[in-house]
Amino acid sequence: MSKIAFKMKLKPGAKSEYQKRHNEIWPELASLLKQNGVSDYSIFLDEETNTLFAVQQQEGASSQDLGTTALVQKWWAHMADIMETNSDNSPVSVKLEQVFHLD
Ligand code: RM4
Repeated sequence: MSKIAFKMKLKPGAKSEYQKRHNEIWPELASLLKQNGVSDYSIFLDEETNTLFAVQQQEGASSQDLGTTALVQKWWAHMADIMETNSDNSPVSVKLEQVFHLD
């Protein structure tokens, strides 16, 4: 089990819609993430820069690795109108390096 973090970008003014969609996350997506070892998954927003910071525990695949599945690709397409994405609708994701941890 390891903790990873990455950042993504939200389009300006999309905070409430982003929160709404995640409050209504598809149960099948939540199940897929958990079944693939993703847990304790939080996403934070820096409103000043519209940067999303995701932190999660992973055992094997990360949430972003699951972009190979049709379900995550469908979710990404669903979210593409309010996020900065690559040409395949995947969110532009930049892995972050852990520089401190306190147990
Ligand atoms: C994010 C992004 C991630 C996904 C979570 C649930 O906005 O799409 O890839 O794992 O939602």
